[in-house]
Amino acid sequence: MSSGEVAQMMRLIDETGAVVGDGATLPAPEALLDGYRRLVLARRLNEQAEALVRQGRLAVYPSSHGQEACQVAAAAVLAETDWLFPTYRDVAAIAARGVDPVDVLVMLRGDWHCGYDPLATRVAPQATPLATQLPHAVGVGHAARLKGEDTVVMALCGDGATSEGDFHEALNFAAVFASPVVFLVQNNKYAISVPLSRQSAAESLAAKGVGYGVPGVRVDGNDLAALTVVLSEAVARARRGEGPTLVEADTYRIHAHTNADDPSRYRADDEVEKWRPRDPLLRLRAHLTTTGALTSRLEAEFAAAAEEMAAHVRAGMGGESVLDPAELFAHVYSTPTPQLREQAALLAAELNEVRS
Ligand SMILES: Cc1ncc(C[n+]2csc(CCOP(=O)(O)OP(=O)(O)O)c2C)c(N)n1
Repeated sequence: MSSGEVAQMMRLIDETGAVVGDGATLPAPEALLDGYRRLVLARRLNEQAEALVRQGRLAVYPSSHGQEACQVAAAAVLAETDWLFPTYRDVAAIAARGVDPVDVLVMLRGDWHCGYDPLATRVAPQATPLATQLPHAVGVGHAARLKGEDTVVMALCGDGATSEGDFHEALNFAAVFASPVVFLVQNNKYAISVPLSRQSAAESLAAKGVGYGVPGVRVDGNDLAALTVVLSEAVARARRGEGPTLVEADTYRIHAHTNADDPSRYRADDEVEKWRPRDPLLRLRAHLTTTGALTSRLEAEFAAAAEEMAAHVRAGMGGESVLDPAELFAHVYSTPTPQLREQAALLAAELNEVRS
């Protein structure tokens, strides 16, 4: 694909589950079935995390309900040695990458650390400052190339983040140095209360790549099959040394931005209702049921596995975290400054006094 144009939006399975076109590029039935299993897990994780917020177990949860196909596909197309750079909305993608969901969630209950080892899991900490993860992702990709490794980096962001300077700087650097990065923009139509129409006047978000020489691809973000094909090709292209791709996934944030948000103040219920039938789980289930690949026995198996995962999350998030306040001073400098040492000693003395 040339970097001067954005092709029409890619869709392989429509909202009724029917195959679009001749189906020649459709992933194998086993891959789609496994994708559906992962979607069921991702949806259940979103539901469980939202319930934990209501129980006071999590401080906040930005749900990816409705965006699970993006979450699952972003993780599924990566090799073990590749990297994922997620945002706060990408808990399900990190879990789909194989990180224990309990570890992924501890940051959102207020622990100071990201909950998992980024080097061991090859998942960067979830970035809350918008788009700051993108230059980091490009740096990791660039470093891998310099070392002669074939690592690919999947960098996630939202539509709002494409207005940030970091987004543009990351695209430019990645294009100039042919960094092996796939930028996946989950265009869920809102940046909290700011709708897409007030975010960008560009023809599409994928078109933003054109000015940098980065090919832009638009894909139906609720179609797991299309996402798998588009992202697999972008990953393969990056691995071949042909540089970055900007993928815009057309999707929708069904729930509130977070539990701290009231979406009724800025969008009509009708709009949400219009998106409900486009749910990524419904359409893949319809497709796999029609082809006969998804039997009621398999459906029950997937649901049982999702319940088991949810029970594991409830058990893991049930207790209070035991945190050492002294860790506040760790991991900032390899040799702490005299001021930090002094403050650490002061805190230790005060804590001793309180505890004695
Ligand atoms: C640099 C920066 N500015 C502002 C914010 C506050 N903020 C948090 S989420 C958000 C909206 C982001 O929207 P989008 O990028 O579309 O992602 P979504 O939340 O929809 O997944 C904003 C403005 C922030 N986290 N970082």
